[in-house]
Amino acid sequence: MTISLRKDAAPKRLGNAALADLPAAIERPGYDRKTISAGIAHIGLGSFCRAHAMVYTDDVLQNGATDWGVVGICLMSPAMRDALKPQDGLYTLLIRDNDTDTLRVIGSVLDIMVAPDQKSQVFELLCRPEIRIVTLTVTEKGYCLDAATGNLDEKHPAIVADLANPTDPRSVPGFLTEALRLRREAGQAPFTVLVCDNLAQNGIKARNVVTRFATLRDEELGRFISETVAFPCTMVDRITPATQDSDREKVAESLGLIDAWPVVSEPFRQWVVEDHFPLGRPDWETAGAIMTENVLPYELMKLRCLNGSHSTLAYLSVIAGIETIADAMMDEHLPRVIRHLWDEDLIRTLPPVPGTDVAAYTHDLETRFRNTGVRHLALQISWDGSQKLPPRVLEAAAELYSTGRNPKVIPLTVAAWMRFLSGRNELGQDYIVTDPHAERLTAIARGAGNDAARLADALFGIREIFGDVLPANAHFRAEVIKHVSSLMSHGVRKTLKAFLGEV
Ligand code: CS2
Repeated sequence: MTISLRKDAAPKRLGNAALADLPAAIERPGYDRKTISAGIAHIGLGSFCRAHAMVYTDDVLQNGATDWGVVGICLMSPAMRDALKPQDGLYTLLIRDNDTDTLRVIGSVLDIMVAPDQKSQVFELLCRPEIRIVTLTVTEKGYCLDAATGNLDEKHPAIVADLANPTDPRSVPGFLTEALRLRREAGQAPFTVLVCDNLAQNGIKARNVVTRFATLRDEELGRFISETVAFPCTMVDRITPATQDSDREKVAESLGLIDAWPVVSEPFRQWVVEDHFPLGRPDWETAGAIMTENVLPYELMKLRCLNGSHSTLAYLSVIAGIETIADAMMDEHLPRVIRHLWDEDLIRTLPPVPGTDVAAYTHDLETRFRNTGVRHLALQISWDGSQKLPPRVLEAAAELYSTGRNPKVIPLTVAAWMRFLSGRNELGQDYIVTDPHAERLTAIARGAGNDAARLADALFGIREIFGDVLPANAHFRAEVIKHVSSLMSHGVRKTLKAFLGEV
């Protein structure tokens, strides 16, 4: 990566010492970072949380709180620690709204640790009484869930390994269980576990996997966790594409400093949190979060309408060779497909969402998806489809059938994912299928060749993705096979044309 700075500017690094010299237009911590103590440990310090939860917490610190700083924990790679530690945990949020950029330096991350390198320090941190909340962004697959049941996948290799060696865990359930055990041994009340990943009833699922893991390890520990640990549910939302070198250059230009890992996002953000924090919490509502008793309606709206349409656009775009979501929204057919997905399928499955007009919400989503400043790659959204399809579209399809209605667009989403698994787009270019089950899925795709029914039936046989009900539904099966077959023999363009003529 080359960063070209103004000739007169020394290529200094972002950090506490540089804050005072930042250009006036750039928002930065208005609080004295030295006076802030940590109250939160965050597991999985990737881009999304740095554009979302850390920003809400930064707002709370700006509003005067002093005991809710964050220590980030990287579960695997040291890359984020190595980028941010020399910057005293500071990083830039580059907010892009079409042609307008706004920069803000975020100060809420006080320190960063890497679990495999600093195991004893990490567990020591998690036993400190002042750490009252552990937040997580570890992606859907991090919870080692059986997606079809929402329970722990007890055959998951990381779970099997952690049960054999529970004091040196590498899975999220194993890690949280060990931290809660040590904390109990140290005589501290358990921290609250706040999941910030895109799963419906994410707190309940986390509670299921952690208590089940703990029970398999030691029944009494399982009972203790189930009776004493709070796992509030949350809905999280902010579109955050992966950082590109061009973003680093833009930030360096504007700051006059190097930031090794800025984060890019859209202007919109939303956070709805179940208000259940036995040891207290930051006043996130002063930063715009909605604290409520029942997150479920918000979760379903966001997961289905935003993430469901994202995945639909992503698979069709990857196959057609369309690079970004903003490009997909310029297409003649794709925006109409997701409009039907919302109107015919998804909105009908939603309970009333307090204070929200769901139809208007989907129109706002269109505007957000059209943001040309955000280069959100379809290929990035395609990752981990085996984990994403159930909460985004499959649960909605099953609910429609159970109330006597047929989903119209969801079978096309599923078909696009199936066709996507071939690893080759319609321009003849190869791409990588990224998924915890990639090996199995791509082997099925290779074995099926151009036989749509064979492909669909083999994939429907994966219970952890499809469960038992949908594959047994004749309408669903026939619709999916029809679309896979059309995508294989006629391609995306003709398939969508025919499809839109029918719905
Ligand atoms: C996206 C999400 O990558 C994906 O699967 O659908 O990351 C999406 O951008 C966020 O959930 C928006 O809040």
